[in-house]
Amino acid sequence: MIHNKPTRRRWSSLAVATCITVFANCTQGQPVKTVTCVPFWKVQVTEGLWSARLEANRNGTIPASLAFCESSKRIDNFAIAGKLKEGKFTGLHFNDSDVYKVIEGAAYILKVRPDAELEKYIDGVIAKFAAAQQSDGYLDTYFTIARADQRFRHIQHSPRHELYCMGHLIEAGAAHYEVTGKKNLLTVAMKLADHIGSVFGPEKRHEVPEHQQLESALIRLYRATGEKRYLKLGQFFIDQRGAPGRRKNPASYSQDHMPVRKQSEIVGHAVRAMYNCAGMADLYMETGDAELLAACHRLWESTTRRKMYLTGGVGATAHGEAFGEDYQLPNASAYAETCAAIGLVFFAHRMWQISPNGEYIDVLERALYNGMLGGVSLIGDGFFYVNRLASSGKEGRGATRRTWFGCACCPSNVCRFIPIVPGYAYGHRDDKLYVNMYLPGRAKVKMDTGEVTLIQQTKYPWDGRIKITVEPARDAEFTLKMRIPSWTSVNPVGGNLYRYADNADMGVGLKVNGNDQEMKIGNGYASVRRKWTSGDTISLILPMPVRRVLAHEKVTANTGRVALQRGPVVYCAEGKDNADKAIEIVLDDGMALEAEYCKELLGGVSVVTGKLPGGREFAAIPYFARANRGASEMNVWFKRTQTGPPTNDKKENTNEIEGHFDGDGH
Ligand code: FUB
Ligand code: ZN
Repeated sequence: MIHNKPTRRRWSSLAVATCITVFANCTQGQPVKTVTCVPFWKVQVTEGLWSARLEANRNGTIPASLAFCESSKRIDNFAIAGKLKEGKFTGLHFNDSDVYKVIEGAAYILKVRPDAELEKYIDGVIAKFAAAQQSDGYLDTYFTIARADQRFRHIQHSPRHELYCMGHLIEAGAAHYEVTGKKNLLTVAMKLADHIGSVFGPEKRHEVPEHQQLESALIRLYRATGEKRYLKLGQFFIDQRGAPGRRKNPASYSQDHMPVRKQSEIVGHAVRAMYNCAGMADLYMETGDAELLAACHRLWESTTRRKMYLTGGVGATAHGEAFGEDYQLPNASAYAETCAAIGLVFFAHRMWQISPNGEYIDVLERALYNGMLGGVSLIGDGFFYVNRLASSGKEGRGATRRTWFGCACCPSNVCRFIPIVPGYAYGHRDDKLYVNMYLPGRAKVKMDTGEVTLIQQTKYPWDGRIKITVEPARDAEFTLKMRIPSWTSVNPVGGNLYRYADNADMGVGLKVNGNDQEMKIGNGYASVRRKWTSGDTISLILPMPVRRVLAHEKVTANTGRVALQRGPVVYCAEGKDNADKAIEIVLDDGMALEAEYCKELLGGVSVVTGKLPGGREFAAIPYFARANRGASEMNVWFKRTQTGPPTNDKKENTNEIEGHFDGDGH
C-alpha cells in the first residue's frame, strides 16, 4: 500500500514547532536533552555502498594520507620541534592540522578493526606530538621551530591558524581517548587547552580563532573529561566572535563581523562558517541558550534555502572560498569545497540531535551522497578539493582528481569523516528509536527500554526497499521512527530552492510483519508504536523513479536547465559515456529515462539512460562517481526543452536488484 503524505513539510512551522519542543526540554543554562546517537562502532555495515567506502577509507585513504604526511615532512616537523631530529620547518603554516586529522581517522579505524601495527604507529606519532609540545603546553611546529618569539602574535593576521591547528589536536585527543580509552593524546590535548586558557579569556586576551574548529573541539574535550573549564573556554570564544569594539579588523570572512547570536545570513569562508554553526549548536546543547539556537535556525535557513547546491555543496565562490549572495550558485566555477560539505553534515547532525526533524537528515544525506562523497575517488586515493557542477574536463583541479594537495585539508578531513558515517544511521531518545540512514547491517541500540538489535537489509541508495528485523533483548514497547526522505516528496529538499518537475509526492509504503501498517507521518518520520518482539520486521518502500529537478527562478545559472536525481543521488553526464560531449546535452521533458543497476561499473552504481533526439544514447552516472575514469566533460544541469509531452516520472522504477528480499513486506 502506498501512503501519500498529508502535507509538505514547511520550515517556518517546523522552526516554531521545533523551538517549542526544544524549550520544553531544557532550561536556560542547563544542558539540553538531545537525541543520543548510536556510535559508529555499534553500527556494523556488512555490504553495499558504505561498506565499500569504509574499506576504501581504511585501505586507501588513510594509509595514503599517512604516507603523504610522512613524505611531505608534516610528521618530521613534530620531530624537529621536539628536538628529536635536526631540520627546518617544511610546508604550509597549518600543516600540523592535517596530521591531527589523519590520526583522528586512524584512531576510529582501530575501534572497528583492532590492528596492533597501526596502533603502534599512531602511538609513535603521538609521541612526536608530545615531544613537540612546549613545557607550558604550547604546540604549533610552525612557530616553535623558527618563530618562537611570534607565538600568538598572528591570531587575526597572516600567517594565522595557530588556534585552528590547536583545535584539531584537541579534537583528535578527545576522539582518540573516546575510542581507545588511552590517555597519551588526551594528556597533550588537555595541556594544550589549559595553555590556551592561560592566554585567552575574559580577563586575558580577547581574540578569537581566525578559523573556527577550536570551539567544537573544546566542547568535545569537556564532554570527554567532564572538565567544565573547557566548556567555558569554548563558550568564551563563541561569545567573543564579532563582539563590538574589540578588534580593528572585524571580518565577515571569519564570521567575525557581528556577534554570532545576531547573525542571520550565512557569509564568508564556507568551512569556517559551517564549523562556526556546529560550535554554536554544540554550545546550545550544553547551555540551552535560546538566542544561540534561534541564530542556528536562521543560519540553517540561509544556508539550505538559498545558498546550497543540489549536491549539498556549499561555498559557491573561489574568492575567499566563500558563500556568495542568495541564489548565486554557478556551475562551472562552483567552489563547493569538500570540507564545506563535511562541515554542513556536522551542522545538520547537531541540529537533528537538538530537535530530531527529518529535514536535517535530508540535508545531511544530500551532502553525504553527493557533495562530500564526490570529494574522494572510489578507491580512496584521489580527491577533489573543489567540486564543480560542470566541467570542460580540461581545467586542472576542477576536472581531475589529485592524490594529495599542498593544502591538504580535504583529504585529511575525508580520513576522519568516512569512518564515522555509520554513526549517523540511528539515534534514540526516551522510548523513540530513529532510523535515519538506510544501509545494510546490524546495529545495537541501548534504549531506556532495554537493548535492541536492528538488522537492516537494503540495497539503498540503488533500491528504495528497506527491511529491518527488530530484536529487542526482551519484548518492549517503543516507537520506531523510519525517516521518510524529502526526496520522495514534491521538493527534493525543504524550502523552494529546488523542486521536482513532476510536482508529485511519491508516497511511501510501510508494512509490519508483512502487513500493511497504519502509520503516523510527521516531522519527516513514519512512526510505528507497538510492543516489539524479537523477529518482528518492518519494511519500508520508497519509490525511486528518475526525477527531473528544477531550480528556483532566481538561480540564474540554472535558468532553462534541468538536473536528474534518483533517490538521494544526484546524477551527472560524463563525456566518457556521451560521445565526449556532456555540456551541450539537451534533455527534453518528453524523453523517457530509465535506471539500471550496473554491477561492474564504478564499483556498482545505478546508471540513468535515455535516447536523445537523433537516436544518440544518453547516460548519466552518480555525481559522486565522476572522474574515476580520467577527466572528461561533465555536467549536472542540462539544457531543457519541453517539446514532448512530460514523461510520467511518477512511474515506479525500483530498479530491482536480484536475490535480496524474501518477499516479506514487498
Ligand atoms: O585554512 C584551513 C583550510 O584550508 C580551510 O578550511 C580550507 O578552506 C583551506 O583553505
Ligand atoms: Zn578542504
